[in-house]
Parts: sequence; structure tokens; C-alpha cells
Amino acid sequence: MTSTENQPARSPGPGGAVREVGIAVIGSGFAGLGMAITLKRRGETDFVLLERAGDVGGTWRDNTYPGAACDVQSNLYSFSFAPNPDWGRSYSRQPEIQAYLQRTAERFDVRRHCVFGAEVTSARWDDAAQRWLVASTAGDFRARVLVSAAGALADPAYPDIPGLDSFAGTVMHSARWDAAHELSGERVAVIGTGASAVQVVPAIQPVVASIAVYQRTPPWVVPRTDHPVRPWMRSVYRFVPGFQKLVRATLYSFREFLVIGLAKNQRFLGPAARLARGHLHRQVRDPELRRALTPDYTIGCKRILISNDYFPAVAAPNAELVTAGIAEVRPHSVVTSDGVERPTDTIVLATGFHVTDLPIAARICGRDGRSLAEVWSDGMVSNRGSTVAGFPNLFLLLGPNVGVGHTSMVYMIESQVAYVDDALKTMDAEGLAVLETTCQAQEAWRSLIAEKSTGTVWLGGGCASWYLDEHGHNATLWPDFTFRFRRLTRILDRENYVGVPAGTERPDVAA
Ligand code: N01
Repeated sequence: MTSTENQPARSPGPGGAVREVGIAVIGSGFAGLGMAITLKRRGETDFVLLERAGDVGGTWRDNTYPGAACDVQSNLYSFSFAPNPDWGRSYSRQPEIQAYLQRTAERFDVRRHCVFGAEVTSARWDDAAQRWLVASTAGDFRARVLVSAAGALADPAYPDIPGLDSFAGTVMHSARWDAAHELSGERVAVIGTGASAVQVVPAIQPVVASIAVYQRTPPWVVPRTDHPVRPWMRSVYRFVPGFQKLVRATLYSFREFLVIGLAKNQRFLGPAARLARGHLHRQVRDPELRRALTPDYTIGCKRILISNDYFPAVAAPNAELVTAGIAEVRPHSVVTSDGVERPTDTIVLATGFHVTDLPIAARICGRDGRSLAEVWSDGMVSNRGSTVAGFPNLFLLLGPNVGVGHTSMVYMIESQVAYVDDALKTMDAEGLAVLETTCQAQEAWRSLIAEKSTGTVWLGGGCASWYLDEHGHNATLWPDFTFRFRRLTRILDRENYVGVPAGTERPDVAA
């Protein structure tokens, strides 16, 4: 797709004229920026990033709760083409990651392709025009190609707890934090004990009057080997970039070993379980509390959490771990199923995101008018987590079965971006107006995922998790080594696609 346009992104012109673009990318988090930078680096400029918020950053812009940090080391959780020698800590906190994304967007000059305040409300494939018609809160676009980089951790999930709407105090989701709200001296309820909760609880416990942590399922928690990066080490990274690459490769390889236990043979998870049990033992003295914090499922079935201060925070004198289920919320309290009523000023919902029921899926409609959500009602299907039959010229970043819990999502994003970029180059090279994957390719991919998922800890580890869809299928995780995913997405599997040359009609494809 050669560039025909080289101008700053802007909302549609006066009168709401529809703007023509080559490629419309939804979202400007790691995935959207990675796509944009890749396009830019090869000279493509006819694209826009449609961003519903007012800045780039995605989940790292939105998750500003106290204690928000990454649980993958920054030398790995960053773009391979934009290493940062200046990370202040081995595991960076949210402000530093967000600043990195902002800086990277500036450095590669992709900000001028961003249309901020552009929430995509619908995207419809027009088969006659061979274009995506994209409606957004900042105007309408006609795009030859649509890339959804909306992400899986974009839309907070709010729990369906009776009476929650009637609560008279403040209710905040961890991903929609209200920094202006003063928590000091308050009685706070935190609902959920996932990756967000184990970060927010220790960050607020010292300032609140009391904190009740409502736990449905205890997480496995291992120590966090976080440390500041010394100035001399930053100098080494700056002047010997090869060394930082080596550190990155070492971190990557070390984390990949976990896949052996998670996806191949759960016996190899033994050392991780012992590490987590020892951590709990050292940090929590009270046997009853320890018991309540001990998971009864195999480690890795849910995301393994890393924290040095979660257990001490829960064991603090002003904290209480509540294991009874929440029966209802009243205007000034939370009531559990055992009848205990705890007066509460603020409720923090650390209850996660819509992952297997992505809201964006309901807004993207394919060739037959059905939305992705409708097509996926029996389970999310795709070819390589990137394309879906019936949705021509649509590419998904962070689509089905691309998630990972053990390593950096940025690695997966870069793998997918390379795949999408190769697809776009193939379209240009072959003069294709339309590229669409086949149902057969999708079925083959579904079988591959099912086969690889068999015997993994995510299916057999004895827990319920958002990794699985309502049918109990692995809908979100890549169930193998990530280098295998990279190999499968290195170039476009052209044989799995139907291409329609410009100026011709699409041939019928057997379902
Ligand atoms: O959300 P979660 P999260 N009543 O879905 C509980 C990423 N992340 O925001 O386990 C009571 O993991 C639920 O209980 P249960 C990372 O990918 C990354 O913490 O279902 N409880 C669980 O404890 C992560 O995986 C970083 O029984 C309810 C919790 O809420 C993803 O974000 C940092 C409930 C939800 O946990 C999501 O993590 C933070 C209800 N009705 C997050 N509904 C990094 O460092 C839900 N729960 C990269």
C-alpha cells in the first residue's frame, strides 16, 4: 500500500465529510503504536490511529491506580526496536511505561496520525466499495484496511452485585481510578484479588483507616525481584546496546522455560509452587490467614502474581481478608453471605476486564452484516489470532489466543504486527483490493489451539479463569512457546487467503 497522503491526522472536515484513508487502526496502546511505527518505518503514511481517549498509551494510560506497575521486566516489556537504556527500575511502574510510550510515539512521529477522542462506534464492511465504513465520535472514515488494536484489557468488567448501584460512597474500578478522591482515613473495600488488586492493596493499606479485601479465589503469589537500575548500568545499556539486548534475550529465554510446566508437563511447575508456598509462609505468620490465602488449584491455572508487599498488607492490623461471598451492597456497607455487615466508605473494584466478550467485537460487522460478536457467539475463531473469515481486510492485534501470562505481550504484539505488515505488503505486491482468510484455515487453527491446549494447566489446573470462554475453551491464551507463534506469523500464510484483485469481484469461497 503506497502512500498517497502525507498530512497530519485530523477529524473529518467541515460538514462531517467522510475521510478516506488507507489503513484505520483502532487504539494507540502498545499494539496500535507498534503497528503505526512499523508502517511508518517502511514509508507508509496513509493511516490513522483512532483513539477514544486524549492520549496514546492504552491500558498504561488508563490504569493509574496506586501501585500500578508491570510484572514483566521492562527490558523485555518494551519494543525491540526502541530499547530504553534509562529504565529506572527492573520492573517499571505505570508512569514510566506511559512516558516511554508517549516518547516512542513522538520519536517515530506517529502522533500526527492519531485522531484523539475518536471512539469507534461501528465499523461495517461495504462489499461493493471494498472499503470499511468506520463511524467514530470524531467523525466517519472510509478505510481500505481496518486494524483493531483495541486490546483485551480495555473495558473494565463491573461485577453484578446486588445493591452496588445503591452504594452512597465512592465506587472506583481499578482501571478508572479517581486520583482526586482522598482515601486516607476511609474504610475501604477492595473486591478481587487478581494482578491489579495485589498492587493496589499494599499501595493504599498504609493510608486508609481499614481495608477489607474480598477474596473469591486466592492467587498464587511469588516474590518480586524488583530493584532500581543503577546509573552505571544505565550507562552500559546506553553505550553497549548489545548488552541490553543480551539481557532481554536472557529474560525472554528464562520466562519461556515456564511454558514447559504450564503447557507441557505440570510436574515442572513444582519449583514455582514451592517458591510461592515458601513466600506465603515467610510473610504470613497467622495459620488461619495463611490457610485462607493458600490456593487449592495448580499454580499457573490463573496468572501467577508477583508481589513482596501484598501478603504483609493483608496481614496488617487495619486489614481483613474476607472469604465469605458478597451477598449485597447497602448504601453504607458491604454484607457477606455469613450475614456480617462491614461499614464502608469506598469500594474499589479490582474485578478485571471484558476479555472473552470484547465490546469492540459487537461493533465490527463483516460481509454478511453480522458482527464479530455474533460470529463468535459459539467461541472466538480466527486464523492466527489475526483474521476472521467473512471480515475482509480486517486484522486483529491481540485477537483470540494471542494472550500470554508468563512473558511480555509486546513480544506477541510484534509477532502479529509483522504478520499484518506482510499481509499489507502482499496486497500491494499482488495488486489486491481484498484479502480474506478462509473458513478452512480458521478450522485448522481452532484444531491446532485445541490440540495444544489439551493437557495444559489452564484447562486442567482446577480453576475458573477468564482465560476460558463460557464453553470452557481456551479463548485467550497462546498455549505453546511464544517463539512458535512468532514462527507461524513471520510471514503471511498466503495459501490460507483469498485475494481479490482490484477491479474484480470476490469469487465464492467454499465454507
Ligand atoms: O483482573 P483479574 P485484574 N465478586 O480478572 C475477582 C493484567 N494486568 O485487573 O479469581 C468477587 O485477573 C476475581 O475473582 P476470581 C494482567 O494480564 C497486568 O487483576 O474470578 N470477586 C479476581 O480475583 C491480568 O491478568 C499487570 O474468583 C470478583 C479479580 O476480581 C489482567 O490485567 C498488572 C467478582 C479479577 O482479577 C487483569 O487483572 C495488572 C465478583 N463478582 C493487571 N468478579 C501487569 O503488571 C471478579 N472478581 C502487566
